[in-house]
Amino acid sequence: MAEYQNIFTQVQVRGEPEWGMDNENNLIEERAGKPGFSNLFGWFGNAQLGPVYLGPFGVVSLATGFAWFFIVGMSYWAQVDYSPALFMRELFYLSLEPPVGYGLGFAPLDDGGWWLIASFFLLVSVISWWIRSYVLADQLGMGKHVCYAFASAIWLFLVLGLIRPILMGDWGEAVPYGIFSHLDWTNLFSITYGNLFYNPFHALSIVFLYGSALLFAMHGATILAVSRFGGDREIEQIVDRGTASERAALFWRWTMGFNATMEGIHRWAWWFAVLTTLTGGIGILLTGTVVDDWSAWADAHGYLPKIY
Ligand code: 07D
Ligand code: 07D
Repeated sequence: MAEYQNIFTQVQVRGEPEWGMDNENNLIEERAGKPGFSNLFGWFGNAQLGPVYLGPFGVVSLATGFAWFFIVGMSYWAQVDYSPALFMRELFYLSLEPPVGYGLGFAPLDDGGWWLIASFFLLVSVISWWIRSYVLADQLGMGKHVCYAFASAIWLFLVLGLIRPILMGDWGEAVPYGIFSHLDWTNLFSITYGNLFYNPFHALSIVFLYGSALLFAMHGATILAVSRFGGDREIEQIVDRGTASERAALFWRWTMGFNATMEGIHRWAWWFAVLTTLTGGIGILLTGTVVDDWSAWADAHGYLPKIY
């Protein structure tokens, strides 16, 4: 008989909606909306939906995010001459391109100007969302680990669309807003600078990206495998003996001689995720600014095998 394996299923506990803590920094009345419950949400996480706190930075972030989305969308519509059929057919191929040949100056609206305006809104939106993640963590008396991890992603985002274009003196170096156009940009970037595979920071970024997936799989699987013993109840598991947590640790020690701790595995996960975009951003920043051709660089530095 198939055994209960607990991969998709989760017990959904229902009670009175939880409003959160009420202390001087975290007022209940600041949280908006009447909480409800959703079975679907319960399958993926917590069944309770709301209350949510938007606050000034939430409002700014959503409004500017929408402005970016709206400008990109309107540009797409204009490109297909407002034909819904063409819009649907071309959606993945449409693109709002940055200005080329205007340096760091402004450009006519239809020749990259809209890209500049949209980018300004996207920048404000992403930064506001970061501030919001900081403020809310602060209100709950939490560490700022989520904010710093998000900052690492924003670092790569800023290198790609702001810092490197400024260093190169041309907004045309930035990434276009489009599904396939941004992939074409990525491909062209690699070709232009002599194959990104020879950029050691790209390699490091891949190590941490693949490593993140591996660690996430190992951790997720381990906890699910011991949830029948209460492995998902972390705190008591850390301090007690004979627990699910101890079995999980023993499993890995018996399997590979070493095991992370209940706390340490989250440090592993945090560092791998953060280092993906941290090293990636360094790699992109160096490209075209310090190194023009990664193959030639690799050759000169003994990174490329000598086959002659
Ligand atoms: C699952 C969390 C949810 C987020 C999602 C993304 C938008 C953009 C905008 C049409 C994991 C929502 C997307 C709001 C819509 C317009 C104008 C996160 C999850 C679902 N990429 N990229 C995608 C972005 C770069 C690359 C998909 C953003 C670099 C490759 C999506 C940025 C380079 C492939 C997307 C960004 C690069 C993708 C799925 C910013 C090098 C794919 C993303 C702001 C790093 C994959 C068709 C995903 C794909 C893909 C968004 C930057 C390479 C559209 C917002 C310039 C090789 N990218 N990307 O699930 O299917 O992320 O492309 O920096 O194969 Mg990209
Ligand atoms: C993009 C961080 C910014 C995103 C933010 C999110 C919104 C939307 C909306 C939720 C992803 C903002 C979100 C606004 C919100 C909703 C609805 C993180 C981002 C702040 N590569 N490559 C990487 C591999 C090749 C190239 C990293 C593999 C080729 C370029 C990663 C291969 C060429 C760049 C990676 C491969 C090439 C990269 C990205 C294999 C193309 C980068 C890490 C097996 C032909 C980027 C140093 C990441 C980088 C990057 C993997 C091949 C080009 C490790 C596995 C040789 C130009 N590549 N790559 O987390 O950092 O991105 O490079 O072939 O810029 Mg690569």
